[in-house]
Amino acid sequence: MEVSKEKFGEISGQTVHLFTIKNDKGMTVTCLDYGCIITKILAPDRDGEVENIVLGFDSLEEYLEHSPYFGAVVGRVAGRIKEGQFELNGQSYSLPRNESQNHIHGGPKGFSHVVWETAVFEKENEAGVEFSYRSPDGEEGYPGNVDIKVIYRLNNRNELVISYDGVSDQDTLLNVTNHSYFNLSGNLKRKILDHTLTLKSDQFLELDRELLPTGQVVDVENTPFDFRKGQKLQRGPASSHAQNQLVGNGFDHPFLLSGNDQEEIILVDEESGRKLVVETDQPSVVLYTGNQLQENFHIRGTRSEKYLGVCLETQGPPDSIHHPQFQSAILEKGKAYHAETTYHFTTMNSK
Ligand code: G6D
Repeated sequence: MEVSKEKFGEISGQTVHLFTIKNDKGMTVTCLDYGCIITKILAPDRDGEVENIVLGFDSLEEYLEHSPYFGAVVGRVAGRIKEGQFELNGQSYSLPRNESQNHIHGGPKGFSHVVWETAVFEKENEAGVEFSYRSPDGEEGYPGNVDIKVIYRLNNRNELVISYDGVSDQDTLLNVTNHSYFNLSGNLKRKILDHTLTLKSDQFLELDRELLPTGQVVDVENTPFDFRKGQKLQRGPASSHAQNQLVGNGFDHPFLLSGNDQEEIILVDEESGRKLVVETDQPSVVLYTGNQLQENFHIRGTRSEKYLGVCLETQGPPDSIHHPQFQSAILEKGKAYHAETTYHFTTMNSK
């Protein structure tokens, strides 16, 4: 398997490169060293037709101007932190308030907006890119010098394995994810509302009007949030449930995962026959159905619009620093942070 590298653009005097990772089974993943952005995932449908199944652009300018984190690694802390404030070891920290009064996705110069160091690897049955970045003490207001490594590994089982490893020289916060928007129809032929999601989660986190967790953990039983037996994503926009309406008529919620299940998350597009199986070591996943996608730009010729992509952001629960009952995002000095999520691209009824 091979990886090629080419110039993609420049930002603040730094060259941005595009990497193309191909396997022997018809899959290709392309990504940037800017934000570890996945720009394309080419995957076969039930008839072997290979098409792109993520939202992305072909120019750096479009990412800078329009992208709501398309394909990016977000951090130091994914999700929102209330009022961009937190206390750690008796010390108060202030982060940029880049969404109204709150901090989101690591701030305007978070992991999604920096150029990472890279090294490619090519083996017989897997190939990929190793991204590394030193986030200096105080970057975007967070304490500690953090060394973070992200590896995108594509193999010949049509799995994209994303692993994250970090260490800090001071106690800090770290909670990293990939923010790809999937659309299994192929080349954005259709919205994602007719995709069927199966999610082995018994509980989700209630959100307030600023989309911050209230701290309430809600059972999915008898609600539109029950995906345990597979449901179409259309149930979000069609729902009269206050939580679906609050987030712009859809889903934008963290779901708690038990951690002991195989195939916790399965997304299927019946028309193309494409199926995405996600397995993760993370305690939660944010299901975001693109409710806030703006309509003032095009994505490779397709007008952007609500519900054109769905995010499955495997991560620790958002704003956990303000909710001690949630799994913590505190990374103690010298301790190893590790997270890993596997995205298996297959088709319905395949073995
Ligand atoms: C919106 O509320 C959503 C977030 O969950 C998402 O990450 C962002 O758009 C890109 O703010």
